Amino acid sequence: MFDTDVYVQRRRRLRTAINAGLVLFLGNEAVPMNYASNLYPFWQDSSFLYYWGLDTPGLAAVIDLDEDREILFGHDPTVDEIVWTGPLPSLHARAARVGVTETGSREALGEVVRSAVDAGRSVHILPPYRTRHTLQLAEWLDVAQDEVAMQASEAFIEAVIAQRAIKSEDEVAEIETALDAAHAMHTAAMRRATPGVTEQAVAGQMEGIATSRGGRLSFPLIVSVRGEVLHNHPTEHVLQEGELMLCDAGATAPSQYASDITRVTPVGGRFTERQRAIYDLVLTTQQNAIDAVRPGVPFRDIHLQAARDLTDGLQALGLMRGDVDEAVAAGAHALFFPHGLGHMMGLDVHDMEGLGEDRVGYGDAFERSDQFGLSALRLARTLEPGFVLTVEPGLYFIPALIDQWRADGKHTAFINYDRVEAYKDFGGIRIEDDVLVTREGARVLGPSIPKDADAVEAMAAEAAEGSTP
Ligand SMILES: [Mn+2]
Repeated sequence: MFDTDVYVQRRRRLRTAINAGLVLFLGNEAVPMNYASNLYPFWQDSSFLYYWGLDTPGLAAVIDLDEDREILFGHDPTVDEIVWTGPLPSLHARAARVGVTETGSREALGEVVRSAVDAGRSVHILPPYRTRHTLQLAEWLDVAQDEVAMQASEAFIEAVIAQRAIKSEDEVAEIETALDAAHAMHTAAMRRATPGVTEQAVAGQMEGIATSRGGRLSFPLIVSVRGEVLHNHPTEHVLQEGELMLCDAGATAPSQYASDITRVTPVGGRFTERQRAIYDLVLTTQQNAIDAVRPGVPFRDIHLQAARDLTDGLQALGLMRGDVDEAVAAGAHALFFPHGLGHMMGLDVHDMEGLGEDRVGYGDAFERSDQFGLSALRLARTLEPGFVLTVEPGLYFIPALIDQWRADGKHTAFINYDRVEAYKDFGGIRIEDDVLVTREGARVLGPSIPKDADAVEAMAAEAAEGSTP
């Protein structure tokens, strides 16, 4: 948690961006897994956390712009609760910690919102993503459940995005704490990538490192020898010599700021010549993309530059042909690179995605393409100092997609399908780092995690020599 004044200042700035009305923040509730008292680990709403700092369930808050009041809603711990939880601070004490003097009960919150609605005042809400909030808002705002999302306040959303998109030095430090954990997780995975170990064993070790540092996984782990399946989760598969193990994994810092890193390790410690050629192409593309990150450059341009770099390299390998610019303009490269180059990162690993992916990543100046591949780009807009984003090119050989495109005769001028057939057992490679846009350019955040092919081989070779499965 940051100093009290950080939250006071954040709310003060928000207030200048919204003219009038009631600004409503719903913190998250505890959610049952399989029965009411067996709960999922609590995850606070990121915008609530950003402005109100408190990381416990059952809280809400309002800023009343017309009456110049800030109120935190919740309840004081009862003795019955304290029996199970131990002593907890009072609601008033929690409010004071974030610079708020006025508190109220949850019932009082309902009255505050309903009387504002009755008086015809604006009630500003963010788009809800949990059913319980949707139901609550439908009742308070007196609209149908499927109309609640339409009530979300444009002014509120835009103001939150403008603030959260620019990370302060303190926030960057939290992201780097999350990256310290990611470093430990990925180097442990590289050292574990030995024949006889299951994907799940690697994954369990990675998750243990995240939790042992007081955070947790920032999203469900991707640990797979089938890297071409973009969001594949670990299975009981036993690693075999010669396979490529793709790990896309990040941790949160205890403050909930995220990290998101992808590395690929050759099981047994050596890339084959074919694997290394693709690996080096992805790595060169990633380095060129990181070098291109600086204020004033649209991230979409860097995505397209990466697409051209990958196309150029695939041509050298005989997998693509024709004019590089034309191939990328046509979207032919998306057979091998069907996703976007990166996304914003902060309190959410896909930062603020709940506020609308296009609003966060495109804004008014950019429009999302409907072309396969480019349509999956989450971030297109012009970069500004303080943005934190991922840079994560990849190359994949997806048999079902190759078969379909070939059968449809797609992009035959640019794709050498006969050569591609031989790669259908290849899998996929992605390399991802987290980057801060600085005034001059960019800085790769966190401790350096091996990614040069020789360095990765050296780590994996330790596994082959040292450890037992
Ligand atoms: Mn990512």
